[in-house]
Amino acid sequence: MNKVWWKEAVVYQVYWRSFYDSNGDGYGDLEGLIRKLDYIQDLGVDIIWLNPVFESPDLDNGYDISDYEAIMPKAGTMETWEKLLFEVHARGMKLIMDLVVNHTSNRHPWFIESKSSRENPKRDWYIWRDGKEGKAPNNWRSYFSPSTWEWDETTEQYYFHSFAVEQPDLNWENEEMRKEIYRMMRAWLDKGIDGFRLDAIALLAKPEQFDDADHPEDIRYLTNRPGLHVFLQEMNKQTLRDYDIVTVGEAAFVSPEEGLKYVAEDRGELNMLFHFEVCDEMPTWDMLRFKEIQRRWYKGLWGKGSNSQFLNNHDHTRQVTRYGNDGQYRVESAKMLATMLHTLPGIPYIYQGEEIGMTGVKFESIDQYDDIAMKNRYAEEVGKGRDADEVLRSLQPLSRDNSRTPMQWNDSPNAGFTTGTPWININPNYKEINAELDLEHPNSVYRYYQKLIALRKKNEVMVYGEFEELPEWMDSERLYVYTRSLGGTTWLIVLNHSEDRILITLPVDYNADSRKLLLANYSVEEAGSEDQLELKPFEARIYEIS
Ligand code: ISL
Repeated sequence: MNKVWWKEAVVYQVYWRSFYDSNGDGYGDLEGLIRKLDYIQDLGVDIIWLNPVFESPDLDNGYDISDYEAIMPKAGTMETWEKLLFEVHARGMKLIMDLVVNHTSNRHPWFIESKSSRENPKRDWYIWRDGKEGKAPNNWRSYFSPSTWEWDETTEQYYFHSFAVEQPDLNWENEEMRKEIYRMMRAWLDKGIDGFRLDAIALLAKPEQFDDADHPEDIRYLTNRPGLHVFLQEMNKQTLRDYDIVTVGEAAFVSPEEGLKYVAEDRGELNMLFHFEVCDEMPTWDMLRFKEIQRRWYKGLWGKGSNSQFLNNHDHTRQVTRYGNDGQYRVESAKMLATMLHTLPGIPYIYQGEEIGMTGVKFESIDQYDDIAMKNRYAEEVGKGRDADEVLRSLQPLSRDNSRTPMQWNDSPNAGFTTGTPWININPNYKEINAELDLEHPNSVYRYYQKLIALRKKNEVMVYGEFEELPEWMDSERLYVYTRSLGGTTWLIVLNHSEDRILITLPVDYNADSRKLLLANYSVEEAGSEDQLELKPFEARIYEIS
């Protein structure tokens, strides 16, 4: 596999509005991020992924853009952004921007023009269709509402939106629109950014004829449609390939075979993907399912294209709550999950707060939630007559707000995030879980992430090593045991994803004489005989085998 800088990188995702508030308005901002760059750099990460900061009415927290070339005032000014880029580069890190080109805000001037009249030159920059028998053109659901269609009284047509009504989809069939997107992308690349995270990139292609779906609830029809890769290859040719950058596409509902079309190194499209098989199809931990997904993606991509490794982000609840143990074994399981994500093949993504083991949250009332997806779904379900408390309880575990509560810096009011009123409630456990505590404690989650990332910097086997599960534990529902090997180096990774103490006997190749402990989330006394390991709840170990 050819070596390149971004394959050896660790990425840190900054949801800036919840990161650090420098001016007391209750929102995190770019100046606040600048003040915390040393904290991020000290982890050892290489790339910062910044969630959208462009001008926006902010109905979907920046994913409804109304001006691609201005900075949202609550985030800061273009000067602050320029300073951020300078300070990130001054620390030897890179900055990738979150680019949303499947749709804009309904308050983008392009859409205001497009909806003003059927003859407007920008009419075809969006997707307009006549109704059918007085109803929407077809029965598709959107991610955030019961229909992908919204009626416009002025021009008596419907427009298409994959997400909220306020997020009309751009028409990628329109070449003039694409050219404007490419011009804008080059303008940002010419400012010196180091790449893009491409939002909802699997949705760009739409059918000419919108037929009804047999199962409108299964919204896969929105993604990976014919023509998509033509657009991505044109985008690459018109912008990406002229810069030394990294691109990661957010592509829900892709298989490894489909994923390869996006990231195979001979395709000329993107560098890596966020696929969501785990986050979308594994609401709680299922070791066998997870192993099977990892096997298929490794077999499908390895040596041909790159994959990401993550278990949470701003759209999914925090991994230690959803897939680990956020109670008695919070610290151990946070470290175990990190060990898994950083030793499996792929580029690891750390979502802000994951490095101190921040947990999900439960707010008591729908009014305390901000997420448009959750609030729209709550209104839809209660509108059907369902019991409001039962709807709230059903939506809480997977609400995107679980991961959007402010970064917990210390035990001062509002967790040191803001001197104002936070835009969303702080997780009440901030006195016990915060960065200050983790920085003070040598065995904290933060310190463990530092060690993991330092290991990666010194050992190419973590990046380029072949992956192989030990057959003895392939069917284990509690243990994940695999090797990474490169040249003469072999690492053995042993993970106990359970609350049980487990005694295992290793194959003779891995007996005590041949293994050297590189990292563990407990202090390890080599219990048992030389070929046995006694694993504690959520114990993780990395060995070098000679
Ligand atoms: O996270 C997902 C896949 O598991 C989807 O539910 C997700 O909402 C979808 O893939 C697109 O997400 C992105 O675009 C949305 C925005 O609300 C999300 O925050 C962003 O990550 C619309 O721009």
